[in-house]
Amino acid sequence: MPKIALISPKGPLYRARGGIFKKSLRYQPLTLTTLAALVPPEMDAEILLYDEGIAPIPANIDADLVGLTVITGTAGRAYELAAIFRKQGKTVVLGGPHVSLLPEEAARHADAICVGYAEDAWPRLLADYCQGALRPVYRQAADFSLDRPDMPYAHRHRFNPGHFLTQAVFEATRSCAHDCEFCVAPSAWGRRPYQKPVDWVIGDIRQFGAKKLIFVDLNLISDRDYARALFTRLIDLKVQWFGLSTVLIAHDAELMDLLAKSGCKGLLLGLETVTPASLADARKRFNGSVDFKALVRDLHDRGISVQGCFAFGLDHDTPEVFDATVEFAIDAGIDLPRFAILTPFPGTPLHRRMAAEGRILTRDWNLYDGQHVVFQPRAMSVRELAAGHERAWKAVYRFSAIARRLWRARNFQPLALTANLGYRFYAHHLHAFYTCDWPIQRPYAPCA
Ligand code: B12
Ligand code: SF4
Repeated sequence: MPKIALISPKGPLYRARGGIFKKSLRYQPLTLTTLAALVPPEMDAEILLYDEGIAPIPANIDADLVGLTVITGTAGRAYELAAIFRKQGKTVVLGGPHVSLLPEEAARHADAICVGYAEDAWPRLLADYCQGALRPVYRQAADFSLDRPDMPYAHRHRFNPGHFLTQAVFEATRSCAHDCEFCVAPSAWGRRPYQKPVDWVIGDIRQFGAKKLIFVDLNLISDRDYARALFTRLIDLKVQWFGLSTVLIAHDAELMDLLAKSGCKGLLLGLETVTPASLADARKRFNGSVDFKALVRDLHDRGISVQGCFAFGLDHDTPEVFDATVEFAIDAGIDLPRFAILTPFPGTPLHRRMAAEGRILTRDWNLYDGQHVVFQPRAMSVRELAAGHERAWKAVYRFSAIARRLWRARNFQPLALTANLGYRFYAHHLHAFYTCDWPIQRPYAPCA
């Protein structure tokens, strides 16, 4: 009976911490629980799941095969763990977004890697492993599809619910039809739509018994017909849900109505920038077709809160962008604004362009977490970008700013206040959160 350990390594940002942030960022990801469900039952394997973002991994894991999921910000730690396990004679398999973006790099640290989505490749890999015929690379099939009613549901129960804000995390679709220059999704997985059967998604929610849930889909409205079918079926479930969408929802009032009727209570929107020229830089011109303030109002009118995400450091961003964005977020009444520093993730067109322009300052993947400046900005200095980002967080979460935003939102929910106070705490402890004190025990020096 093979013993399989599946691990999500910690990262400089994604790691165990106490206080109010002990559980606040921790909705349970679907990665390990999905992989656990995909282990063929006939293997009769013993499966152990570890999330190092929650608790340290025991020194001596009893496993024959270790699977690590890798995002760019956790790649350093994943490779470190891989080396330890291989030294112990365990077979190490790596998969996840970073492995799909940089397979050659990842392959140097593993006995086998899984490139792309693993619904077919992982069971194939395990079958080969059992026969002593493990190959070094397993790839997502060219005709990969999620349109399979017999897919197993994620094994959410394998984690302790006490470690998460919620385990009610679901996924209906993967990938996104757009090709924003900075985005990992089109590079890692392509732009073809992958959709689970709507019946399957509804069945998953029913069997879990969820009444409040999160969809982790990158863009739930990427295919409007699918979105309509899903939202219509959600109405009967009488659930409340949070998810992600592009601002293009603004152009479809009918879909917005349906969204509200289906129980949507919060949407995360990639607003990205208030600098119109920067939208073209990011290959996200379609955002320019939308009046953000009107969209926020329309969503609030339907009882939907807005988490508005902005990126700083696009090529047309000058030092004025920080105050302008804060003012905009307050004026628009965005319930929860979030700021990130533009990050040229490896394998993306943005990384390739910046590398060609000689603007990549470090390839220390620990710093690729959306909170560090890893490239030379075009219209400001590295310091201005880092400091402006921090100033913006503090300014938008001043008590007076929270009050103004929530007043304008006219969409008062107790959760909005709690979330704002949580983010205010985050804004005032940014260094404790993202200063790269782990694993590099030195102050952050962007040009080192
Ligand atoms: C939950 C989540 C988180 C959680 C947990 C992250 C974690 N370590 O697991 C939190 C909130 C902490 C988080 C934080 C961040 N995240 Co995040 N997050 C997600 C999210 C929304 C869902 C993941 C999920 O459950 N997917 C569903 C599962 C089924 O898909 P999957 O993970 O891809 O796994 C499949 C395959 O990839 C493969 N696979 C994956 N791992 C393995 C391992 C093995 C062994 C095998 C065989 C196969 C395999 O098999 C699975 C089935 O096909 C994804 C977006 C998304 N929808 O995927 C972003 C995503 C992973 N995050 C991303 C980013 C950028 C971030 C942040 C930088 C954002 C920020 N500024 O805060 C931080 C970074 C934290 C850090 N580095 O310290 C990027 C990754 C980019 C990259 N190159 O690394 C993604 C892809 C979103 C995006 N499009 O940009 N995130
Ligand atoms: S719309 Fe969002 S998910 Fe789609 S490519 Fe652009 S950033 Fe990525």
